[in-house]
Amino acid sequence: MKFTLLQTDPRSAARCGVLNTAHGAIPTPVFMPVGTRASVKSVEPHELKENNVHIILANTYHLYLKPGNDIILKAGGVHKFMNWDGPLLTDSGGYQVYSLSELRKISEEGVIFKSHLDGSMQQFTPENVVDTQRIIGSDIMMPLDECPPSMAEKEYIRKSGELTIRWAARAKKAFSSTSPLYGHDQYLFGITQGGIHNDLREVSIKALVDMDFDGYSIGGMAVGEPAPEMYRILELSHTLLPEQKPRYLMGVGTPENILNAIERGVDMFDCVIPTREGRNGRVYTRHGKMNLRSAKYATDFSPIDEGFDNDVCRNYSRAYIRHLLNVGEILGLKICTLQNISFFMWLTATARTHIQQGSFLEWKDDFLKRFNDNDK
Ligand code: PRF
Repeated sequence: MKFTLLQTDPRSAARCGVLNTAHGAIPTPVFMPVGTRASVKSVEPHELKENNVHIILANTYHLYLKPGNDIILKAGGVHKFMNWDGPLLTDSGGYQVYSLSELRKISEEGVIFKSHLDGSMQQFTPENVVDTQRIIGSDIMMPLDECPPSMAEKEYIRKSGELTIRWAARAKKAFSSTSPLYGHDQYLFGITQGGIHNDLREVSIKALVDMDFDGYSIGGMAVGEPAPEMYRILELSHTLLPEQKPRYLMGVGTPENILNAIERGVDMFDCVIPTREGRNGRVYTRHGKMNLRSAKYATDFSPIDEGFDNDVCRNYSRAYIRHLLNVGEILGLKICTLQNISFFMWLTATARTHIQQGSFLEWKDDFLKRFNDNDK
């Protein structure tokens, strides 16, 4: 068994479990820091481990364009290439094609797009995206999908969702007819789409569940719709997805979004927030966010979050980090990134503890009250 559900919250859909991969066991709920190009920006693999990171995410789109499949294959896969021996998940590239490349043409066969790097024309198909993820060697791979814009007409979302279902079937076939290249098992999730429409989501989820994937990603969320709409789709997804398979909400999100999704039965998350905001000097603490660039921290020699159990809070003051940011020392960006990664890891780990203790809902409300009241 790859995913073991350990406990469910009697008063909500929150659950905790363990996802076993060839590169280690992942306790869920879990947050996955983003390492798009085989690097969690500014952070070394040993530092990820020291900050309780269990699994990271990379992108097929970026790695396929650079350094390209030949180099990754010669390196023996991305784990070896970047010296990360923990679990690795890769997104399929579909989403990045839509967000990054200017020119793209979607057809039954796949998507043709212009590289945002050198302007060359490229094609992704459900089959070659599986092949590339075999070369990358990710523990968990995603099939090619289309994430329609939130403003799209319902009819477009219906057609797009049907195409994503047909692509998922082709991805599954390609996955079953190929083997891992480096001797470790890989998993393939299905990605559900359907926008904010219950009926379209239901069609998508039922079709993918029939194909029996190793886990299920909830795609097409957090693309501009109001949070309550996303929560409604998560509630519907919870009733339709198999209890014994992991669920991954793609590209989410804020601490509030993450806890509300955990309450609705989601197990896995990824988001650029901790790394991107860290590089802007915005740090996350148990008492809210703070912008460390602010002059008000110039002589504040206290830690970012007094008593928070990580290296950043043990070793550096707000004033020192503000100084680093102020003079443009790269260490400042790195320290802020580490703080945010360890905060997001703390958030999902603490949610897990409270699910185990039966106190998830009280803790969540309490935490969010403190977190939101104190936006600094
Ligand atoms: N599909 C894929 N990757 C994604 C998404 C999606 O819908 C999202 C939506 N929030 C983030 N990343 N393949």
